[in-house]
Amino acid sequence: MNIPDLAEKIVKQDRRALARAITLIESTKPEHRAQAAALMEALRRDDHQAVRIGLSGTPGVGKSTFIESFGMMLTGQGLRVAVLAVDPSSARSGGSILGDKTRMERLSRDPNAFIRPSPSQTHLGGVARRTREAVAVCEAAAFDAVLIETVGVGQSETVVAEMSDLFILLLAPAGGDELQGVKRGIMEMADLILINKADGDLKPAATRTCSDYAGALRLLRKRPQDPEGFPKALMVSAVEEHGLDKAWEEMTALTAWRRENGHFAGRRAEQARYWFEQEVRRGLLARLETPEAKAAMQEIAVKVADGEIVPSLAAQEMLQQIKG
Ligand SMILES: Nc1nc2c(ncn2[C@@H]2O[C@H](COP(=O)(O)OP(=O)(O)OP(=O)(O)O)[C@@H](O)[C@H]2O)c(=O)[nH]1
Ligand SMILES: [Mg+2]
Repeated sequence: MNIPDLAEKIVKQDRRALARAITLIESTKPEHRAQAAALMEALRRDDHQAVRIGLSGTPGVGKSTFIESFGMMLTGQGLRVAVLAVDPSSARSGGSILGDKTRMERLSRDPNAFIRPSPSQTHLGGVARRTREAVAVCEAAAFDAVLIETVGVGQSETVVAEMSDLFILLLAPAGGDELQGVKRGIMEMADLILINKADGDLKPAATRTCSDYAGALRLLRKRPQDPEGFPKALMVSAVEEHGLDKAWEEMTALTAWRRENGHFAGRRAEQARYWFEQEVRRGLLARLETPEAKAAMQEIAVKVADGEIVPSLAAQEMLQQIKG
């Protein structure tokens, strides 16, 4: 594969090149990994930035419906929108963006939209890396907004927040007046909380839920990356397409403020550092997974168990063997 040529086509917004690049990124073959890394380096540029928007919410809260309506609104304004997903359990049927591609029917037919399901892999780390690289490829292909969806399971919100400029939590109207068991850590990551389904019979409950969360957000410690009034809670209806323009306005205002105050670039710099460190860790762990390393580990472990060598010295011996 000719990497400079592929990179050039991506920058020229060639959709087939974009799809090929993402297939390359998703490959686990070592030679493809090397090519993918070269591609990422070839695409590194700073003349265009998309807004990377992470979106999380429990199953059924309306993420896909929201992305379709919100995405259509953005393309209606002449913007180009990419949709990606981090779903470590995408092997399971339903709930994954794969089935959603048919559900996001309008958006998937829109020439200004690009939808890519979560790479199929069970390991969150692998999914994370591939999605993060796909985000960068979409950005190089001059998309204006990249939406990254995740269903809130395990660590996936953190992973998505670490690749987003804005992290959005989508909630449904609650029955009672209690907060919906949203973990504090997740709330602390959110830049915007959107109470979806604020329509029909659910409208009063949505209004209550929204003010509950607005109150809860005010109690959180103020973050340096927020202007006055952020993070906010707003009501939307993905189905009736209400509040989407307001949500986008808030996102745009927040992004503009962060750019002016250095927080936008600062966050990206921190994220780049984070992913570099993650990659190093992953690479080191992978060295333990080779057949030779596993055999050596096994062998030394037996000696340790038999009392022939103390654990710490044995560990040093093992680390010496995987130094590469
Ligand atoms: N009343 C109302 N229903 C909605 C709204 N948005 C989504 N729904 C409904 O909620 C259900 C779930 O919507 P999805 O968009 O599939 O939800 P999701 O969060 O993507 O779900 P998973 O992919 O399974 O995690 C569907 O029946 C939607 O029609 C809304 O704004 N108002
Ligand atoms: Mg969905």
